[in-house]
Amino acid sequence: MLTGLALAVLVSTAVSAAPTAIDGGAVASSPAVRGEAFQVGDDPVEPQPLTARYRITLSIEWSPQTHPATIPPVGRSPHVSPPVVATHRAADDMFRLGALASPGVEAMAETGSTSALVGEMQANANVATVDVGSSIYGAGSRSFDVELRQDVSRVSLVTMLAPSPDWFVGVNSLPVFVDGVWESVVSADLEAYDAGTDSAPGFVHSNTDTDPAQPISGPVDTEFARADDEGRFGFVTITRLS
Ligand SMILES: [Ca+2]
Ligand SMILES: [Ca+2]
Repeated sequence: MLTGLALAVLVSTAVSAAPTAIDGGAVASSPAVRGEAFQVGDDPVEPQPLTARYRITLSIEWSPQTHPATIPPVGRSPHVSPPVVATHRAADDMFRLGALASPGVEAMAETGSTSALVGEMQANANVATVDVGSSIYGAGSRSFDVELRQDVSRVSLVTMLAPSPDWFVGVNSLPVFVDGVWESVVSADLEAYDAGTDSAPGFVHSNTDTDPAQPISGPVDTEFARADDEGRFGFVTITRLS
């Protein structure tokens, strides 16, 4: 009986202080050790500030080096249009895969124009900030410093591949405040999208309206699919500043 009881005590103690159980009697006789073990087991999360500052960096890799077989020739000035970056509350505040493109997303994807999309973002109560960068020719990057709030902590970014009918790359609703903790770094490859609003074939800009418009999808055009398979277009990194 006594042996059984002693064993039960030892087992229940060992759950929270297994590493020191090797030393036998030391386990139960040291409250300090037990307290420490409990703290480690609970893995307390530091109190998180309501806001945090981040640097969002778009890195474009799309170039003859990454896409020698599929990128338009240099004479046609392949580039990405001025990127639009928004910080927002909910998923899909800027666009949604499988849904029709907004007029702003259509204009961005077809012509690189940003004004309509910026207007939509500014009118959206879920959106906290919207920024526009400048075009990137070849490999290059653009950075945007933003302040995120715990309840408005998603990042979306889009930029058009040019020339193209309605093809764009971006990231959709990346979460930065996850499970009650501010992430130190969030990184994601750019996804490739067809806005479903222009049907010209290949890397051309000819304004061939898709009627009726189709939902936003991944690449459906053969040339776009080949380019997407050949290599990534770039990536986004979101790094905490403070
Ligand atoms: Ca299309
Ligand atoms: Ca169109």
